[in-house]
Amino acid sequence: MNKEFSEITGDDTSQTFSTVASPNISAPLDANAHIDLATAIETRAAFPSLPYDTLVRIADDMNRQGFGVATDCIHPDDLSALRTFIEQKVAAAGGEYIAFTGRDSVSGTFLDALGLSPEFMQACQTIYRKGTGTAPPTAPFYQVLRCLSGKTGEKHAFFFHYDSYVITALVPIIMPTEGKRGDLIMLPNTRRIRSSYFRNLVDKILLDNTLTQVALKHLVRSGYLRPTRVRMLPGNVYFFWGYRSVHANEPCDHDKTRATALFHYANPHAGSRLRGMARGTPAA
Ligand SMILES: O=C(O)CCC(=O)C(=O)O
Ligand SMILES: [Fe+2]
Repeated sequence: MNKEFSEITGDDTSQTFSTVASPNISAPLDANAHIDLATAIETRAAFPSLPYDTLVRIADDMNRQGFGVATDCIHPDDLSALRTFIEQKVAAAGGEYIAFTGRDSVSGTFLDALGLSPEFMQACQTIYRKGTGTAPPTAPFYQVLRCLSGKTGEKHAFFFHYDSYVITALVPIIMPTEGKRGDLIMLPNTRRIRSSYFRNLVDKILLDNTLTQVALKHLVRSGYLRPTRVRMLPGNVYFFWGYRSVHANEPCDHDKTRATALFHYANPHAGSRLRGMARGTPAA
């Protein structure tokens, strides 16, 4: 399996589960103690605790129109710190495409905190329960930060795929606002969750071949096939059934950077022996 495929479909088992104390401020035990303002700012939760009704609405939207949006839930200060991080990394890569796979690769950044956020995990688990009618698994996010830039960014556009995980939460960080913006395009909910890894593999092989890829790209570009187009705004988080929906991103202008963080949750075939054999790793 090539690196691009693994990165973009989130087909990886390398992360280990870890827990972290909630960033919420708990009341001090000492009655005389006070909460210092600087500490309060430092410990701002990475993601808000969204009301149940909001999460139900998001899951319904994912079923109905392909995606659901949690609006204004990433703090502007967190976004601007991330932008600085990305701009430096893209510049160091000569203005070309760069991706960061796994939480460790973004350690110390806001994306590290978001990957460990109990509120964010809770949101995905509630959406999962609502969407599948089954108990959400206890499993960490598989996270990737993709920065499209320069000529090489083009190679990573129009790659139609299914993710390996049931839910994909997409956090736009830098999105061009004019010219070719690199919208997310999708054919929502084109398959069910497959009961076997083998059946899932057949779907992926049928989709990830030159003939299908060229045909889909042509059909979309000619306007014959009209996918759902998601124009994403930084600050919002976009949820969709990544495992069930054929999706890709459009290219963006070479002189612009387009950065998105992907949080993949719940691999239905995590315990498959065939998957373990195909990947050369024991079933996890
Ligand atoms: O960056 C995007 O818009 C989508 C990327 C994606 O689908 C993935 O990494 O699985
Ligand atoms: Fe994807």
